[in-house]
Amino acid sequence: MTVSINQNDIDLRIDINRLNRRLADLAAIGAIEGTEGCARLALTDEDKEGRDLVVTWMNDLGLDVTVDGIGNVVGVMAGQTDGPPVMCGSHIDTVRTGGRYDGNLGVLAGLEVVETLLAANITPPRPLAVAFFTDEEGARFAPDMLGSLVFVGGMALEEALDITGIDGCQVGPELERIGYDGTAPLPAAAPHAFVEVHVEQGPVLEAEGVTIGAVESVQGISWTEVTITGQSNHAGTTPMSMRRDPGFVAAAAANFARELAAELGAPQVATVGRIEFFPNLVNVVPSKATFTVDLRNTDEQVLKEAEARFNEFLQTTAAAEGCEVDTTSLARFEPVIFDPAVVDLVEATAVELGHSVKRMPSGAGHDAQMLARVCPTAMIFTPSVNGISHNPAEYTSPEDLEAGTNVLLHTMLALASTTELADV
Ligand code: HGY
Ligand code: MN
Ligand code: MN
Repeated sequence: MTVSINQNDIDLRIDINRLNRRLADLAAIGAIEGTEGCARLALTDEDKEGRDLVVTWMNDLGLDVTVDGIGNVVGVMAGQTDGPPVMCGSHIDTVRTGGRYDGNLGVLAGLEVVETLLAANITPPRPLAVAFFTDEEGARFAPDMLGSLVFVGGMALEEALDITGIDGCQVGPELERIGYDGTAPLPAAAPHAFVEVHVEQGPVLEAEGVTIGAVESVQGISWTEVTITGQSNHAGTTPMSMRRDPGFVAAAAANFARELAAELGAPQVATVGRIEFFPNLVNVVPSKATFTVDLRNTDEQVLKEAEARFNEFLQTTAAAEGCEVDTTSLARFEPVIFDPAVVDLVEATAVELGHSVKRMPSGAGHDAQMLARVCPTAMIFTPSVNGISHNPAEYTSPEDLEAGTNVLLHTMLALASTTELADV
């Protein structure tokens, strides 16, 4: 059996101008001067200001708004019946060089779906929910998808609250400081289903001229922080043969990560995104180098091979340089497969609405990969111009935003009309 599209309301469409106005208003918070982008690292003052604005919009739409202990916010629209809602959502925290669509689209598209139904006097058969999850990016506090991980019971709240960020702050005190240490129970009750609309953040849909991605899976993610300790020394007087230079080991490891990804081939990717030397001075051989390595692959076995080979290179190179190595895992999530019935529904809805659609994996991590642990889940992608993201130049056209949000609207209506998804 498949979930059928609700033909009664098939002509219903969202208001793209209203959606774009909200995207612009939210992007104005933490705006990156001279760009369309914004910077709202998790639990910062900018994140609080963004949260407050979205909560105001939720209240204005008459949603029943709750905040849980990790700061996840859920707004519920009543349905004709009670019971678990059909949930959509994403995140509104960003990286330091954030675009205005990453995460924000998934949350504001959900508000647009609600407002479209209210304007049409339609009460969905089941409640609908719009959520934003705390610290999806993991850029300040690792791991990524922290809020949704706690939401589904993948990490205890106490453990999450103890996490220390790259700036030495802790999750718990920061949540209290911004007033989002809520009381809604954790783990949360499972939604009936979850659908996340998100910009692709990659080049595939644009390159193939396709409007909608019906996302089937999310690739595995491995984040490690590496600290290499050597001996600081004088840059001018220390012969090369006497050096124990952690900076050299870090640079060699970053180069190896790139070579390893090339050797393993797509979809393997490897990134050294953060690197710090101490004392970080022009004329001092560093005593310490700290860096992060992000390895990802759709195949768990190949990802494990990449981790093992990177670590072997690191240990061997550090030993040859007379340096010590400490590694800390910051995030490790295996690949996730979304619910085939919901993926089928996203694909069928896109076709019904007259859009080209392609089934594809996600290269980026998303809150949906956590919700998939507790309910039938899938994602809707819209194209990213030039495949750019985590960059203020991130852009998706109004036509594509409108298409993705209309697919979300009708996918949610169809899911709200099902009895038990187990029937599908
Ligand atoms: O890292 C990711 O894939 C996501 O942006 N948190
Ligand atoms: Mn995102
Ligand atoms: Mn992101």
